[in-house]
Amino acid sequence: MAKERLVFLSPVDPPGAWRGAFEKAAPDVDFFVSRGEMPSPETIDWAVVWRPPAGLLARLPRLRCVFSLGAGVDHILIDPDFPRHVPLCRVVDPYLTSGMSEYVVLHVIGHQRNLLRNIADQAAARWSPFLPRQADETRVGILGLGELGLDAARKLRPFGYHLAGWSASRKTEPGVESFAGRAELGAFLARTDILVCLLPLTADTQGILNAAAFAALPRGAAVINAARGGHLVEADLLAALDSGHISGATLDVFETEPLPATSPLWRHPRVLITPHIASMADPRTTAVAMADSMARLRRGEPPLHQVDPAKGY
Ligand code: NDP
Ligand code: OXD
Repeated sequence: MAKERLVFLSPVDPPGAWRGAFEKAAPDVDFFVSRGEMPSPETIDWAVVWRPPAGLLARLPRLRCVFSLGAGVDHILIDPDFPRHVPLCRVVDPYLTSGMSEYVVLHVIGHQRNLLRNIADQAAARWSPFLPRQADETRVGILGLGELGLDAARKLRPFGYHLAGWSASRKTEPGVESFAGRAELGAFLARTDILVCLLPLTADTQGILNAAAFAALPRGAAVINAARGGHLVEADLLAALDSGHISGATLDVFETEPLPATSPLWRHPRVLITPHIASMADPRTTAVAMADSMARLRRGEPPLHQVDPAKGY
């Protein structure tokens, strides 16, 4: 019997490590890279993708599952022709989760201790001691209390921050005040000194980091966006930074990636930029989970980490 075929399609992820991981995790499946090795569309069973070209997945008639190479699936659901009858799975991976929590802890502490001021002082060769605000005087608010938001909250807890999270449904996480739904967004923002965005990008969350949200934060609040560029209205952030209402921002994701060299964000003294590297899936563990999902689907069971296309996450 012919072996099943998996196509790996990503403009950014180097395929070598994924090929090695799939050879171990799914030796019964042939691995093809879309660039250069694309087999004929009617022979492809599985697709592992990041930002697939619109319409491509709809042209694979034998497709049994689409696996996102990331936790987010907005880059797939943006395709109006995405074949909605095919199961779509996202990454839930211990390395991705701990990597994101490291990023969040690093930058929350950075804003609490005013690292941006140290960086500016060093650039000016200025010796200017100041007392950072204490952690137990600092309120951190996390937009999105899912896999990543909850882990980040748990890892921030030992530092003594006052923690809260905002999600669609109410949470009962010890030490984390839960706000749920649009009606509670204003109260959540009003009690937040350092705002962390870990939401999926959907029609409901698009542009949520906007002028109204910044105005609802206390003066001097900081913003960390590690979710998607589409959450942030960049011009509104720049205006809030320039008015002094927002004290600083850490941005990992952008409306246009790579961030164009002409973007004023690059040169803003109170913006710290990272190039969409907050965290990523580890091929070793992620290929094992994807192979497990393939086995489940062969047995007629639901795959792991299946996305509800209606919710968009
Ligand atoms: P989850 O699906 O596990 O969690 C999403 C959370 O957002 C849930 O708590 C959900 O609420 C909440 N949520 C969704 N929609 C709304 C809404 N309309 N109103 C209020 N809350 C809402 O996702 P993950 O934690 O795994 O990942 C989050 C995102 O992080 C990804 O979608 C991706 O965009 C981004 N990401 C970025 C990376 C980077 O390198 N920069 C790396 C990895 C992920 P509820 O629990 O009630 O459903
Ligand atoms: C993801 C990402 O969604 O890396 O996992 O952005």
